Amino acid sequence: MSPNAESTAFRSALEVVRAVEPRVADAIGAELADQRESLKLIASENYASPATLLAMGNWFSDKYAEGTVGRRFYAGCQNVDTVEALAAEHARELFGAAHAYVQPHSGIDANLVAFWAILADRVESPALKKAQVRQVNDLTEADWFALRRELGDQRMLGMSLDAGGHLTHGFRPNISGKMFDQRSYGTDPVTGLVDYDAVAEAAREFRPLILVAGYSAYPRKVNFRIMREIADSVGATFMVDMAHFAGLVAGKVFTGDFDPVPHAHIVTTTTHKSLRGPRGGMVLCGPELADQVDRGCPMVLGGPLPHVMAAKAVALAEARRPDFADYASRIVANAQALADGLLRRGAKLVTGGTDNHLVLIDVSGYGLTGRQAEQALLDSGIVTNRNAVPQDPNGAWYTSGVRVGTPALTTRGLGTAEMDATAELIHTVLSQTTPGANADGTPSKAKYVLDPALADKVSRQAGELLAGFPLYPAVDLG
Ligand code: DSN
Repeated sequence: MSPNAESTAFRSALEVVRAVEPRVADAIGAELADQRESLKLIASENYASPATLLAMGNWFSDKYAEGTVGRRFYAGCQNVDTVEALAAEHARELFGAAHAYVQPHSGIDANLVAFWAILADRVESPALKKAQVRQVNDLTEADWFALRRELGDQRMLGMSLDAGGHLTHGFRPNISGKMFDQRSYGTDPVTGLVDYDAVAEAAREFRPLILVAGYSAYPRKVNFRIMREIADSVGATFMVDMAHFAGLVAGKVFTGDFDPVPHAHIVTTTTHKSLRGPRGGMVLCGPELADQVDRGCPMVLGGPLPHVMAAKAVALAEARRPDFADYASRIVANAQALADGLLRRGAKLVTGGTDNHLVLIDVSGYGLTGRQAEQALLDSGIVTNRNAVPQDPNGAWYTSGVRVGTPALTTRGLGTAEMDATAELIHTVLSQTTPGANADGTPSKAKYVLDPALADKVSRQAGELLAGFPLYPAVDLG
């Protein structure tokens, strides 16, 4: 590759866009500038490689390709077949999975595909069987009524939202909470860790069809071998949503009992978090569920995004390289250094630390709500997101926590020394912020007081910290 290839590619692309709608070209350039300047600690974000980004901007975007490789509802899909098959092959090899379905557009889509596959596989319903073998026209009104009732009665057990579970694991505001009769398991009130005996007891009492493991704000490993045993003991299908930690599985940081792929019946993920690919989703499973999973489009999904599948193939190929394992282990070393730095300065952390890519700060220790802390940090050039903590008294909107994660800064090259410096910046801001009041003098959960001079100083320090680790160093937009 020529030394200026990346700059030339992005510059030329922007020139072409600018000729039509300059404000879009400007916004794209501004986004790069903003990302270069901010200390990005959002645990679910990353920086995809130039090759991954460039694989998305092309003619594949124009192609319809409903169906699966070699069996499409549209003609002329031979090139889409090539990239979809490549992405699936890389995914199977990377994760050691028998089957990979790379069409989901997002994590929620991947979960919906998995839910449908499990329902179709497990629910004993003559009407569903007819629907599955494409005898839909033979279904009577009574069949449809029975089908809806039978599907509606199914049960799911997942991790509670405030313990770190995800919205799509059966929670009311999400379709999964409306599709399933749902219960959740929490974490131990003292240690903050998953209590496997409590999960087993909940499973025995509730007898779910699906036991879900996986999280978006739990800072520890989960033992998937034990979870599978629990699922087996009640005849549940064991599903793992590894969206957050897929990069740690790919990089062989989570192995043995902590690698979900050998233990789960079905695994879903996003491709853009710690895995560092394009925005999208994916499903991995064994041969038993493969046919049902492959019905994802058009059963649950709109037409596949072939340009994104092309980018998935590129990113998964990158994740199979030896340097990805090094990246994955640095993510965890950085998260642990960040946690240690915060603890040493007196911060309160859920579970007292981390063994994955994220740290959950209980900001009630600073007398703040999550919303106040998140905004004060943002004023100071530090991008995080507020998050509920277990049994959060402030609910899911204001919250009592701030979630920070290291996949993005690790991609940028920051190491453990910079994580300690980051801990110092976070602690400085949070310890100098105080809760604000409403106009009538009552305490506010959103307003806060932070000296703007201090916020400016921390922003400058964050900028100095990042200056040594340029983002996309080979890309100069001029
Ligand atoms: N929005 C993702 C996250 O931030 O964890 C999960 O969907």
